[in-house]
Amino acid sequence: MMEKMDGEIEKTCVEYRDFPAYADREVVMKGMIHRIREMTGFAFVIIRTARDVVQCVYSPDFSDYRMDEKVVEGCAVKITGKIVKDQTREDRYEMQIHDIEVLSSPAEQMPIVINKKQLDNIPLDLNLNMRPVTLRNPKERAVFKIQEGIARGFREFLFSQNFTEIRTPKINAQGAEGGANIFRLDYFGKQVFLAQSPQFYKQMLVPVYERVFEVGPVFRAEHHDTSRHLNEYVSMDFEMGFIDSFYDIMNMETGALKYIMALLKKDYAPELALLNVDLPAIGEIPVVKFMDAKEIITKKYKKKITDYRDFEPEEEQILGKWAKQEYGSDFLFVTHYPSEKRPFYAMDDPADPAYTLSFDLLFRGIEITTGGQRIHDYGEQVAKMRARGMDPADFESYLMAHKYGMPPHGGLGLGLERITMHLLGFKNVRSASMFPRDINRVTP
Ligand code: AMO
Repeated sequence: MMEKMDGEIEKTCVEYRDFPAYADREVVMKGMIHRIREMTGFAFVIIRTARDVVQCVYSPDFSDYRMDEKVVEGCAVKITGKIVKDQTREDRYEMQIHDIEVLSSPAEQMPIVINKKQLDNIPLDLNLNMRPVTLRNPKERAVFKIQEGIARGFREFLFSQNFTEIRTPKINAQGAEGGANIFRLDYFGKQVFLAQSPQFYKQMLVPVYERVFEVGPVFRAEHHDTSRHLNEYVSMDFEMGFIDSFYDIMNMETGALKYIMALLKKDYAPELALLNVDLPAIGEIPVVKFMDAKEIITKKYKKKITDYRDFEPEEEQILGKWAKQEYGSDFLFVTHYPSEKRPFYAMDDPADPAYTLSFDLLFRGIEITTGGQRIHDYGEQVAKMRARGMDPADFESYLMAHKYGMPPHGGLGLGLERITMHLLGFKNVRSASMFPRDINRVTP
């Protein structure tokens, strides 16, 4: 007999969140056996479903079904039973087991304990080596559910602001961001590069769609093993045309962040509770100019400045503290970074060309975003490239955008793992990457 393929999935099984609606009824649930706790005369069989961990109770009193040795942790099961109120916790429901059908069995026992609330005392490296298994731990998987919410919030908000979603190539003839952290690739005998960002493409698409965004992987050949750099990360980028100033970009980002936090609160409450996350309140985000920030660091915090072109991580920490103390804000925009340290596409400030119309967003004292206004005038862009010793001929296709006309525009890049890391209070960005790539790691 032909299966019906009308796109409708038969809902034979329920999730824990459906339990109250099914109270005192028999239902079918599918999931993985997360844990079995043998008690005297009965057993708890904890089932891990897509998003929940559900307590089921086995007892010979409930039916003629008898649990045997085939029912072990790691089995995929179809479990039938009656939904009742939890005997000990009035606000919870559990299932009285009537039958367990084993759909598949593991070949081996779990190599590490993943069925406790958290992965106790497991070093990060071992956790990452064992990702296919460790991600099954409820707290571990909650991290990436929340990460889903962040990326989803970014997309949903930008859709609501008439942005078009784009997908740009990751194998490119030129790097966009400059610097040494670019991966080179042999492409049929020709040298090409892995995308450090979608910068060129998002700019090229401004005269096409006016407002564009992309959430996608980018690559940085970070030669050092640091707690905040990955070699592949997910960049949430947008670019928008017809801006009056780069403050329009900062406003759009503030809106996106507010939307993201509200979405997390609304749809990700179980994961936030599991990870004990303190969502930041976002009001008006304070803004400070780069050189004023340097002055605050020296005058207020008595730190000697050695580099006036960029911030050291410790200086960003200080600024994070300052924003919290002065404005009660977890976020701080720093604007007008020195031109010397910004890429060639950044627009210099006409009032003082040593600085750019650009910004970083610090979240709890760490940079999570870079953005700003770009050069839209062809002659100006070519001149800035030449001044930096670049050959405009190498960027012919990018420069077509400028040559044939583009509006004043700007945008930003927000690191998904960075924001996740600081939202969840992790010390290492790898904890916020499902399958991280760093100088020593390309598996799993
Ligand atoms: P930038 O190079 O500053 O700017 O990167 C933007 C944001 O990406 C994140 N990030 C990283 N995250 C993890 N590992 C890394 N190695 C890493 N490097 C950067 C940070 C950072 O703030 N094209 C510009 C953006 C723009 O102006 O639109 C760019 O890529 O969160």
